[in-house]
Formats: sequence, C-alpha cells, structure tokens
Amino acid sequence: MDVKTLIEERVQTLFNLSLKDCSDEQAYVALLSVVKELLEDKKTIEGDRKVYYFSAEFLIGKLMSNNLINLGIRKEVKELFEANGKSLAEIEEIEAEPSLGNGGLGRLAACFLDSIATLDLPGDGVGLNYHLGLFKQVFDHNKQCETPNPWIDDHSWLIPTNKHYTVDFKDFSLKSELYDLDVLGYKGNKNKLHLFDIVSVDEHIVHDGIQFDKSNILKNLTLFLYPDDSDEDGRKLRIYQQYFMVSNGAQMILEDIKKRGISLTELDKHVCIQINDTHPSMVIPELIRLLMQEGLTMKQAIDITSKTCAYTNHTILAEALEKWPMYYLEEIVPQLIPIIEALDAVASERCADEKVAIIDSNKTVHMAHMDIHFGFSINGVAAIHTDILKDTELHDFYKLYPTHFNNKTNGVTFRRWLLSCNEELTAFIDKLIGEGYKEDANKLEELQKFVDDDAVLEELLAIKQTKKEQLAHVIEAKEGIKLNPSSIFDVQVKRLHEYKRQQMNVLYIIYQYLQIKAGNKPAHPITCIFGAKAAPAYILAKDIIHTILCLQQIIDNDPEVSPYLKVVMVENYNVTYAESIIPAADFSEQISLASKEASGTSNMKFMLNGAVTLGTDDGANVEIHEFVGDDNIYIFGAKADTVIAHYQNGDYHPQDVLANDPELRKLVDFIVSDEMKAIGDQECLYRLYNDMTNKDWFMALLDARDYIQTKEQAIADFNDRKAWAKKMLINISKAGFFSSDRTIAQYNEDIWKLK
Ligand code: DL6
Repeated sequence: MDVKTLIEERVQTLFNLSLKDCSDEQAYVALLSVVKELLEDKKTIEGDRKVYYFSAEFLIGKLMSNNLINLGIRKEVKELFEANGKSLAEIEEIEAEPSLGNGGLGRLAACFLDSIATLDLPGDGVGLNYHLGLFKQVFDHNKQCETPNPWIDDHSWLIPTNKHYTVDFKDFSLKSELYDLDVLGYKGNKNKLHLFDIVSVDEHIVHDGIQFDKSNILKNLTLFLYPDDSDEDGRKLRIYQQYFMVSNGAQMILEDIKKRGISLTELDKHVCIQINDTHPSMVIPELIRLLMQEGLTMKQAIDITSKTCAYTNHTILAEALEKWPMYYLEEIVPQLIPIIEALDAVASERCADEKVAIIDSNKTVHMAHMDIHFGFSINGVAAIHTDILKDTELHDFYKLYPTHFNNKTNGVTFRRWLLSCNEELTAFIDKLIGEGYKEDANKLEELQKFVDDDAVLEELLAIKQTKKEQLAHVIEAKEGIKLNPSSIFDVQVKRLHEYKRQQMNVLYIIYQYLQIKAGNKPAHPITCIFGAKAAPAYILAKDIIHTILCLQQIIDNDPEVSPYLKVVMVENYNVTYAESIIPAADFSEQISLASKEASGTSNMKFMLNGAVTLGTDDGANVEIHEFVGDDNIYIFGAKADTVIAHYQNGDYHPQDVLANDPELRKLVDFIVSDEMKAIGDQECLYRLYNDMTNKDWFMALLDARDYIQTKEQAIADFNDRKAWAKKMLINISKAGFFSSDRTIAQYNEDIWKLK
C-alpha cells in the first residue's frame, strides 16, 4: 500500500475521521504511527564487527522530518497534507524535541549516528534516558531561570525493550530499563540508540525550578543531564549516572557477543567502543571487571579492553577533563578501585612521571589519562585542536603513544542541516547540479561554475531573504519580537561560555549603540541574534546573558537606535530553533579565543547555508578558512600560538589593553553605566565588569578592537550584494568536506575498521 493511503487509513482507524477533517494533532499521531511501522520493517545493519558510541549526551532534535527524508517519503507526505489543507511543517512542529543533549558534543553524536547508519555501518549509540533533559531556559527580569524540560509523552519515538541489567553500587543495586530509538540512514537501513533508565525515577521530587534531593539516587538518577555539580552530592550523582550508563552498555555488549557464540578473548575483533569525552571513561575499568568475572585474567582483560576502546577528546578546558577524588569512587563503585589501581600501576611502569599518572598524589583519578593509557586511539576533532593536544596539552602522552594520536575533523549531517532545514536552497542546488551531492557532498564543488552567473547569485540572495522572513515570523511568534528582515542577521548561537566570548560581541553592540547615538549610522542595519544556555551554576555566564538582555531592552526602547541596531536573545535555544536560525544567517559568529574552541560545528552548518564566517583562527574555522580563501571569510584576532604564549608567560593583563585604548574602555564602562544600572541587576553587571577589566581570562579585550573593525568591514561589504552572493556561493560549494559522512568514513578507515 502506498504511504498516502496508509496515512489516510490510519487517521480513519484511529479517529474515525478523514485527513481533511482531523486536527493537526490527530494527523501527527497517525503519521507517527505509520512512520514507526515503516521503521520497524527496515533492515537492521549487521556485521561481524560493530562500533558502540558511548556518550552522556545525544542532541538528536526532532525526528519526524529526518525520518521522512531518510525513508524517501517526505515529498509525498507533504503533498498529501497540502491536498488536505494541512501543512507538513506545522504538523512536524507538534513533536516535542527530545532533551537529551547540551551542545556541540551531543549534536555531533547525533550527526555521527545518522552518518554511521547512512554509510551502512553497524554502530549503535549508548546513553541515558533523561526525563527532564538538560533544563528549559526561561527569561525573567532579563535573567536566565531554569525549569524542567519534560519531553517524553505518549507520542515519543522511544521503543520499550525487554532488556534489563543489574548495576551494583556500594549500597544498593539498580535494575535498568532499556529504551531504543531507531536511527535510520539515508540508504534505508537502521541502527539503534540505546537509552538506559530506571523505573523508580520520580519527576515529582523536583521543586523550585530544577532543585531536587541530589542524594536520592533511586528517584533522581535519570532526571537531568549534567545535574549541577557545584556541590559534592551533585558530583557524586554524576558518577552514579556515568557508571550506570557504562555498566549497562558493557553488559549489553558482552551479552550480545556471548549470544553470537564468540569467545570473550576475541572481543576486540568484533567490538569497538568509542568513548565520547570523559563522561563514559569508567567503561574501561568496568569492562575489565566484567571480563574478569567471566574468567579472564586481569592481564588478558586489560589487554582486550585496550584493544577495544578508543577515546575522543573534545576540549582542552580543564573542566571537561574530569577528575574524581578516589574516595567518591570508593563510596559509590568500590568494585572498580582495585582495577583502577592496577591500571595506575601499569601506567606508572610505562612512565613514572606524575603528569601522566591515573591516580595522582592527591588521590584523584584522572579519567582522560585512563582513556589515553588504555585506549588504542586518541583523536582530536579539528586539525588545530589535535596539534595543540600533541604539542601542548597532552604532549607527555604523545611522546609515550605517538601512533595512537590522530585527527578527525568534525562534520555535520547534511540531511538535517540542509535538506530538512533549508528546502528552498536544497531545491535550488538540485536544479543547478543535480542530486549527486546528497550521496557525495564533495560534489557541491560543482556550484563553482556559477560563481559569475548573475541569475544564480540573485536567486541565492532571494532564498536567503525568504529564510530571513521565515525566521522573523518564528521569532515574532515565539518571542513577540519583530525583526527587520532587510537588516543583516548576525548570529551567535552556541553554549554560553567565556571562551566563546559572547561578552566580546556585547562590546560590539555597545560600540554600535554609542556610534548611532553619536550620529554615525552603520553601513547597513544589523540584527544581532543570540541563542545560548548557561550552565545553572556558571555565574559569570549568566551575567553575560543578563547583560545581553538588558542591552536588548535599552536598544528596543530607543527609537533613535532601534531602526539600525536590534538585539534579540531567543529563549531556550535548541535544535528546532537552530533549524530556523541557521538558514537565515548572514554572518556566522565564531569568535572564540584562538586555541580554545576544539572545533565548533555550527560554523559548518552556517557555511553550508550560505552564511559568511566572522571568526578567529580557531577550531574548524582554520580549515574553513583554508577551503574558502581569505576573500570569503573574515578572520581577526590573536593566533593560537600567541594566546598559548600569553598563558605560559602570564603576561596578559586587560588593564594594559585598556590603558592604551580609551575608546575600548568606554565600551566596557557602559556595562555599568546609568542606563544599564537603571534596568539591570547591579551585582551581575559589576561582576562581569570587574571580571572583564581585571581578569579577562579568555582575552576578550585583546581581540575586541580587531573584532569591531573586521565586523564593520563585513557590514560595509554586505552592501555589494553581488560580491556578497559570490562569497555565499563559494562557502556553500566548499562545505562538502564538513559532511559527517566524511568524518565517519575516516573514523571507520582509521579506528573502527567495520565492513
Ligand atoms: O566536538 C564537538 C564539540 C566541538 O565542536 C566544540 O568545539 C567543543 O567545545 C565541544 N566540547 C564539549 C566538551 N565540553 N566542554 N567544554 O562540549 O565538542
């Protein structure tokens, strides 16, 4: 039966209504039920060797649109709904976005699952089923507040399974529940994302936003992703979560291997475990423990585990290279202690230097060190990042294991970040170069032949304009804020972090505001769009949000300024929002302090959608720069080696910069000006001001002047519409390298070696 009839019949069976007469909600439920069945019938990808991607987060976004694309039925379904007076886009809106991720790390994991299935490789994700997600961001009095983000309802894609494992902690054991999600590839075959949970979790213990008893593990284990770890109970909860995830995952893998009649001594020939950052690192001692339980000697178990596990590093920031006091582990998972001690002993036989120890002299366990000593591969996520790991941050390890280090520059799935979120651009590219680029993204290069074709350039600008108008509607509906779609859409959307330097963007906004007040209008009106969540305990990040929201209000209320400058920070930025924002962007703000952003992935999504990067030579910007050339990107700021030297010499002082640049001082002073204090919280504003003027750990003031000048140049260049369209076209044509299909092919070739 064809899909149109299936859907019409399903509406009839479920609601006794025709598609024309049913509500959008009913149409969604019927569509979901049909699509789930179609997924069920799809072949599971099988192979002798399989990769398991262990990750604390999977920022998967809504699934309907992608599933329709990968099933090859989106066009038909859209037509069917249109013929019945319905809009597929509006029906897709109904789906609740799964809240299982935080930022780039989790979104990368989701892109990777999509590409693994698309390349027909056997590979599953392993994670946790957080009921209330990260948190939902709401703004109140220009401040971020956190509320729970429940996303699991009767219409979720989760598939309950009958699989259960027992996970032992020191004081109790927990029986797991396993839910699966189908991950369908573009070729139509599927893998799974396995999400572990417990039945006793209780959402009612949450009160006053996202407060809850952190010591009540039976009720809180799978409530939140990244629960606040600013106190000891919070940190211990993270260990409970991490061990629960890895023990379940490891038990599931061993069960499967035994079922297949494979000897556990051959595990490494059939399984590869990719450890996504340090959150799943306990899988190493846990796998060793389980193998020993099955009768292997410790030496055998260590050897096999080392040949099975590979580690990806996603940051050089200390906060993400987790270290746990030994006594936490003793209190929670004492069964791992003898194994971790044995691993530490082996590591110190290889190298006695404390800098590479697993257990240091303070009795702290360094999770990344365990991954590096006992994994067979360690990779960074962009060329510059891997070089920094090798040359600086992990240099001592690199000397020990030079052949284990490799680079895998990140990528994004074009199915979601072009085909699904920008149908207009996709259709235009199809018309220009055919559909071959959907299988081989490098074919986007063929667009180069239109670089001087006026009609093509005009159409590209027209599509961008359409996407900007669409975004203006979305923002008006969600935030009640009207945007001018003829202004430049200048976008910075990413986690709120000092190293990403939203605070430097704040200085630009103040600069522009003061310029307009002084009678100097910008070369083109500009709308500065932000989307960012701050970790609940990250005070300074919340201060930056507060400052942005106060500026938004001041500018909005100033008729002299608002026609030329607008600021909008969208509430609860998530994947769904990104799918509207990214296609509409003119400028892609990638302004991290050089050396600090491991890669970035929004930079790739923006370029693919024809935005031009305004960025530092950091992360994957460096590779984007190489691909598009100097004329099609705006690069500014100190280079990574200069920054690293400043840290090593301790010779960067924001007061020195301010002493030499009185105009910059005025911009920083504005943060605590009367205008700001009249509407803002003085404590927050002064905290940010004092930090920026006295510490400025991520050197926003160092690059601010160059940033402002470069952005002014970009605004001026924007007015030459044809030249700008050319830049857009070149960016799109060079985006092919940043497909996650390429990244996954490289992981497979060099690390996983799946057939
Ligand atoms: O590799 C994915 C993503 C990178 O693109 C970002 O540059 C990097 O910040 C992010 N890393 C993390 C790890 N935690 N921290 N901080 O999210 O990974």
